[in-house]
Amino acid sequence: MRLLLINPRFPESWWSSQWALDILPGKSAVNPPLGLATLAALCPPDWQVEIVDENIEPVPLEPDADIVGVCGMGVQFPRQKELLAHYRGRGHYVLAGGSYASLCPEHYEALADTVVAGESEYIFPRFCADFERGEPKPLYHETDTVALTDSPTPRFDLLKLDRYLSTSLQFSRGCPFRCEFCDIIVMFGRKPRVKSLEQVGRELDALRALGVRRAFFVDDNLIGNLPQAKKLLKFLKEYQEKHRYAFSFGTEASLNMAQHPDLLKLFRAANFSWVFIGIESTDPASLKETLKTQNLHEDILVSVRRIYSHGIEVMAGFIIGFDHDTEDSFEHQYRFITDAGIQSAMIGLLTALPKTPLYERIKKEGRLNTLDDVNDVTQLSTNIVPKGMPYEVMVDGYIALYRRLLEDREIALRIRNKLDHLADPAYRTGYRARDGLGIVGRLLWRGILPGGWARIKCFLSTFPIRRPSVAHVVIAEWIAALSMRDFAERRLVPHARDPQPPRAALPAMVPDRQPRAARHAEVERPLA
Ligand code: B12
Ligand code: SF4
Repeated sequence: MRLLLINPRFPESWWSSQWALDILPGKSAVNPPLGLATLAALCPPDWQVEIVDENIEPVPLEPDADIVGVCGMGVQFPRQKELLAHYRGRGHYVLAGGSYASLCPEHYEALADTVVAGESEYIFPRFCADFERGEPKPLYHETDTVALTDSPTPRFDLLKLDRYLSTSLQFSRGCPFRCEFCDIIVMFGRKPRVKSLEQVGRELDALRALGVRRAFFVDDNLIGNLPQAKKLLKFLKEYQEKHRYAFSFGTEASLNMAQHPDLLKLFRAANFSWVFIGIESTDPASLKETLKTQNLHEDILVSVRRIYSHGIEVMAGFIIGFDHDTEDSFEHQYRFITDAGIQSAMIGLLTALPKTPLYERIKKEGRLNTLDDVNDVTQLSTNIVPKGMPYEVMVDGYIALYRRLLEDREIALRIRNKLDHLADPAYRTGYRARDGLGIVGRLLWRGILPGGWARIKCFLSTFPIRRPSVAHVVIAEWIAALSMRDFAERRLVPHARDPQPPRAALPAMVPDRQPRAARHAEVERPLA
């Protein structure tokens, strides 16, 4: 049997990092589709499987395949639909799966021959057996959770890993907390499940054999099960020692990691260089409102600086639009992000994702703007009518906040504020000297010099002449900031925003991603 698995192209979002990818040698996307590599490993051994990621390469319009499987997050749904229709129209058996199909399988009934909803470890092999017998069902729905010890080593060999900024792997699924807006706990539950350390070791061996240096543990919350997380980190420390620190890791974790100095030491020893944390707000009333009580243990600035003091950088998510938020909240967010020196700050408007408790509450309160699903939390629109300020004021404040944070002197100030507290990172960049010089050259040429003297001065003010050990951090920070600025300038421009009357159906705020560069032209080609 021949199976083609496709990851549809994403519309541009905060995460796309397009500008940064153009600066880095040979990279076309941030992370590979780990779900597809996992699915490929669940196929019978005699099946021929190919993975195509439309974010790095064109999709074959007339593939040699019996089945075409297309995955997708909600933001990919429009393209996923196009691809399913295209391949179905050409007589292929089409299969839909992935995040959005897991959350909302009902949207796919008419679009695919079979929908696989939920974790696939148990149900996908059933589909394969049924398909071979000629009796595939229209829906395979995992309504329970799977034991991650039953998850196979993903077929990393089917991914073109050198085209991504870093590679994904996963230790756990699920998170014990209960943030009101979160769809993760709806999909993966509140009891974190973990892989065995042997499984992780096998996955690392496979990645090492493929020459991977930067790896992202895409867990919902790596420390969701604290004792298991400590075991993992100890294991990773030993693995790294044995393999001469082959990897630089990053992950997602909850802020309470800062309250465990022993854990922070282990993170450093295992060579974690960054962590993404949902900070959301520094206002205790908003945190309580959204049930993010794990962020209330101590002053958040103290927590972030403690993490820095272990040489680990913090990327963070922030939300505007909680019921307790007022026009003052923009200033509070600005002040915190600046003092904490968080460059990669993903700020979004509070959005009610389908099936979440927040969605149900807002619907009950009659404050949903639209019944259509809204899936990208970094757009200029949301489906919630805010309580503490008019909708227009919230959107304008949001744009102004991004604008302010992306001024040259603000970028520089955040870098200095971070370096004041960041211990020398334990990691290596993983780039060869020649590539490193190329990156610096392109940053200067395409990013710093075009900003004129004002930006050059700001850039120089961040350069750590007396601390060369963090020079690569400064370079990475400028690349991240200018990439965000490029995104914000193209996507968050006020003149592209339509008025947002409360309760009106929300149109897309800006057109879908424009063709990027010549190398993407073929990828963007409309399907015949
Ligand atoms: C890693 C990750 C990313 C990475 C990499 C994305 C990529 N290329 O895959 C990055 C950081 C780039 C990213 C970005 C975004 N992400 Co993201 N991301 C994740 C994360 C943390 C892990 C995904 C993963 O790899 N899981 C591991 C694999 C093994 O599991 P899986 O994907 O669930 O796949 C299983 C099944 O779904 C199934 N399956 C998967 N594919 C297919 C296909 C077929 C045909 C079949 C049959 C089955 C099947 O089999 C797998 C094994 O059980 C998830 C959270 C989560 N836990 O899912 C969010 C998540 C997928 N992201 C989400 C979002 C919203 C985004 C953004 C839009 C952020 C934003 N601005 O709002 C952007 C969009 C991407 C972009 N480039 O712009 C949402 C999607 C919501 C939804 N239901 O659609 C999630 C669920 C997070 C959340 N809180 O809601 N993301
Ligand atoms: S900590 Fe993160 S993953 Fe856990 S419930 Fe809250 S938002 Fe969801």
